Amino acid sequence: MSDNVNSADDPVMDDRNKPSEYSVEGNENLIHKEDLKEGELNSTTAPEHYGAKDLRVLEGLEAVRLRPGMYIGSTGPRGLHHLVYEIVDNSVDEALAGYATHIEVTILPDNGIRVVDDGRGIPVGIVPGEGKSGVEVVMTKLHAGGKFGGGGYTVSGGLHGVGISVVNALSTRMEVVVKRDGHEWTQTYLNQRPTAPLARGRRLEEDESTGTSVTFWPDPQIFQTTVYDFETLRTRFQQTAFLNKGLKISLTDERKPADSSDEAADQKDSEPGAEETERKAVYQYKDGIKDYVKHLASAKRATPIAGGIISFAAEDEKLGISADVALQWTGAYTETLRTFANTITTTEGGAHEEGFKAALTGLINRYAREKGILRDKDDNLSGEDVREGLVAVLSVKLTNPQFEGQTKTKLGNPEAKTFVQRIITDRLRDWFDAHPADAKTIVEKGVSASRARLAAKKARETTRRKSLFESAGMPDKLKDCQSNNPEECELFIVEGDSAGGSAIQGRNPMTQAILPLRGKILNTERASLDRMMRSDTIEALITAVGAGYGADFDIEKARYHKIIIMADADVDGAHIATLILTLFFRYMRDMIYKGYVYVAMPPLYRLKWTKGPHDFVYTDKERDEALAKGKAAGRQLPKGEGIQRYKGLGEMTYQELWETTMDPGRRILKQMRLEDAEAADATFSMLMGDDVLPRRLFIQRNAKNVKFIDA
Ligand code: 0RA
Repeated sequence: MSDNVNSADDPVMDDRNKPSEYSVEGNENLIHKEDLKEGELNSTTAPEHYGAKDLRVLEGLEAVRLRPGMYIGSTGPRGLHHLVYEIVDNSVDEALAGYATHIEVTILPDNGIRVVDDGRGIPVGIVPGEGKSGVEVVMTKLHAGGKFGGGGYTVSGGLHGVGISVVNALSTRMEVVVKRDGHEWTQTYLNQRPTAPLARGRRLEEDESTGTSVTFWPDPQIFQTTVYDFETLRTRFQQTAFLNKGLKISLTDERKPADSSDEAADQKDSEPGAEETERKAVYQYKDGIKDYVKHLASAKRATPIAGGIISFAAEDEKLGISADVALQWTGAYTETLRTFANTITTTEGGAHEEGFKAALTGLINRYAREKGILRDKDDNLSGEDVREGLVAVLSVKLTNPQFEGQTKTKLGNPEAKTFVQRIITDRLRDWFDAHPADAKTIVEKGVSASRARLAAKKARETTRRKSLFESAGMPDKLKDCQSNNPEECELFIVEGDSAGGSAIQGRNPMTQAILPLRGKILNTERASLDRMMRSDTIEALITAVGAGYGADFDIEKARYHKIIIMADADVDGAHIATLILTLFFRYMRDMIYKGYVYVAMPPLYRLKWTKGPHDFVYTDKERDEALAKGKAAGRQLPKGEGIQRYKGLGEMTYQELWETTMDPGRRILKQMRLEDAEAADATFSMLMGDDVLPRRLFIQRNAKNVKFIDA
């Protein structure tokens, strides 16, 4: 099978019609090492460098340019944003070390990024053995950061934590200004090379703070796009501020609105009110993760059911581990649990999360029996029961974190489990004893969750038994495929009956199954589990996937290894895609981890050339490019109706739907990943909540731009 699949932010098209900026294998514009003569550098505009010894150093950076994905994950939007996190994480480390108090990030008018902090400043003296300034070592040597010592667990660090030199390697220009040792020091890099040694400038004023300012411009030869997304950065820095109590982070966007989004121009045509004007955000939280819990609860519009926010911190110096936790039970039916290790999101959980969950389940069951709320004959409450409505943030720091799992976001250290389990059990027990009325409310919430769970299970068993007499228990609406091999089977979830009809006609019945959905599926965020299970649409979807849901979900039983959400390329379609993703995120999350969930990208336009095959294009930019290319080749469009804009899947004939959106050889799929569950969950909550304005803005921003639904 030749699918055009790549990570969620890097859509890839088939070779036959792909524009050059999309590429599976990386950027063809890059010179490969074999093509370079010794000492020759991959750059066209570098000025005279000032020292011959730089060549060897620059070879290190050249390795980064040859394999950017190994250092920053991807050359799509995610990798582009990662560059900013690399710099900011260094500033955060200065804050953790007790020096920096304020970090200012600015998106410059030309999509350059400036990060300014008031830390100690990068060392300016000559580094023994290197013969160059600390600044230059940090800028040009891979992994130079750690060399300066520090110790302890003041490691913020992003997913990869590779250092400033990687940002230099992937930028066309970089400017560093350091205020330290009584002076301002500056150095500029063009295509990785310093234009001159670090220069000492003016004296600092008497009361002037030390600090570092780093400005960089990502290399458009490396990145698929160099346009930054304000929202992505904003969400990340808000999280950074929550996790670093007291630290002030500001983000300012100096771009003109039209330059700050690929879609901004046409949005203005279609939606005059859609333009965003809010372009500065400042975050500082004096209560850190406690404020985070408050924020998460209000984002999902959940009402606290027992007392205030419970929080505690503990540290074991011998083990080299500390934990900070804040939690609150609310009336919601879902749990929101965010865990971090050394301020890195642990989306896949791991040892610390296991310890946290084990402590809650154990403690609450013991407490419930002691107080006679659970009797001898009653079953224990499950982990899901006791966590229903829980909003919690757990942040651990440890000297030597081991990251494992599919996306390296699962904490492996076993000592984190025992430590967290012990402190949660002890401290929460104390809190329960001091707040017996609140404790009772919390336990009773768990008991009612347990009842609802058992009732839903019974209801499902009844329907399942009933449907045994029908077609193998599969929903009526499902048009299944013939193959029984999940690896080759695809389930298209299609919005609307008419599109569903075309999909059924157009599909390859051997491997492609169709499940048409009518209208919007039930909002899973705000519905209780048992109410959700009573929705036919949801039931049909879960039954079709065939692997159960929630704690009983078993990926081995999944009947399809590709679930393809096929919705219109408009506001409603984006909403429906988000709703379905919510369902998977909440109840079949492993499907997303495994990379089984995709969003299909239907074309936006058809160019009906008078001669030769028609072009299908997927963005306004592609349309303009295809028009220019066609006209240059002397092709013509019929007068009037030469460009057909598809308003929905329903407008396509079944042949067109097959050719453009379903045929594995030609379609474009976006694989959904959840590297950043915080952002995804926040988006879901925001989309599902009652606050209409942020939802409208989001949907307008993303109507033709599904890439940030999963980010
Ligand atoms: C190396 C050593 C020290 C600080 C830094 C680098 C540093 C890097 C960045 C990047 C952005 N802001 C930064 N601030 C500091 C320690 C310096 C010392 O020991 O005085």
